[in-house]
Amino acid sequence: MKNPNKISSRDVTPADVYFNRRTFIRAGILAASAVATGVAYRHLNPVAAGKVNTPVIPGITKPNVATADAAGFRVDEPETSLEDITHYNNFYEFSTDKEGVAPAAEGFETKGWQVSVEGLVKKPRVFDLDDLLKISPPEERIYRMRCVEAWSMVIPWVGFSLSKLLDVVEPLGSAHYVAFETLLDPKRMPGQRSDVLDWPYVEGLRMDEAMHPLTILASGIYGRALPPQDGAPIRLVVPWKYGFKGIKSVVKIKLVADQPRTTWSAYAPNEYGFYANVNPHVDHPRWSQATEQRIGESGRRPTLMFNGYEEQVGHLYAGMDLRTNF
Ligand SMILES: Nc1nc2c(c(=O)[nH]1)N[C@H]1C(S)=C(S)[C@@H](COP(=O)(O)O)O[C@H]1N2
Ligand SMILES: [Mo]
Repeated sequence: MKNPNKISSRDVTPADVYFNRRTFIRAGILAASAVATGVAYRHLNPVAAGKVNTPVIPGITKPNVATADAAGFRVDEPETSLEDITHYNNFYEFSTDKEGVAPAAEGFETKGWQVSVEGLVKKPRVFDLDDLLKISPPEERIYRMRCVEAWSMVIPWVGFSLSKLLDVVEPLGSAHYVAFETLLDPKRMPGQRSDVLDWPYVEGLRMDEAMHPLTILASGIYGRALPPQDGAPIRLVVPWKYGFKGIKSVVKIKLVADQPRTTWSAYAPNEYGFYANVNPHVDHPRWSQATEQRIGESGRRPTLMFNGYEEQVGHLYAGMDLRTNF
């Protein structure tokens, strides 16, 4: 989070590593800007240039294009390469260096993963991951992702709406927020041996944000299980908010009455708010949020209000002062 606008040399991966024919379309767009830097990047990062070999997820639903567009489940912009999505990461439990996360997270053990869904619910339950993933069929959702550091990607996630899980545990009327927690295990997450952040990483949403269909629990990208660096085996994705809301490797989801503590707003409350809605009009104190660097593109794009999801989510914030509630 500390190096705004610092985009290091990008890579273009040969078409053979892609799982999906769509990516051939973007290869041409990117080739011009990235070919020259690719060689140096691979030279410096032999591990980072490796392939992603996580299992293919069976039975992925592709929503009908028109419906998906209208719901905001699909963005008609070139998808970021799998190589970039998996080798330019924020995940402080492994490394504070974006290109260092993938090698540091390699081999992260997720066997026996459980997620506890608890707090103000009628039916609290500890889910084995397999049971949790059976709650709703996996869907491909192509979302924009905008990091607070002013870079962005377009990511084809595999996941399902968090609301489906919350429906199963039956929230009580007194539940107004949802708090999330990442695994705490310094043996498996070496970054937790330092005190760069307060561990475990925690995040939160208001109940209506958590119930919005765009909010997903993701277990895959590009049709394959999440690699460790992207938050294996399950992470949150909230596409109209800055990337830091998308808490990775989640083990606990707790419904609560009051606004929960969140890692980045506790770390620097003047820089990172609880709401963290993508808003080009509210600058970060140390840099502008008006434009973004789409990873894999040259030049900058204007940043869209609510990251382009205003039509879908704007009503959630009607009457709120978005400068105070940033
Ligand atoms: N547990 C945990 N979750 C996290 C982070 C982190 O450091 N730890 N970083 C956040 C930030 S700042 C961003 S931008 C996204 C990056 O997700 P990606 O690496 O899959 O693109 O993860 C978010 N989730
Ligand atoms: Mo971020």
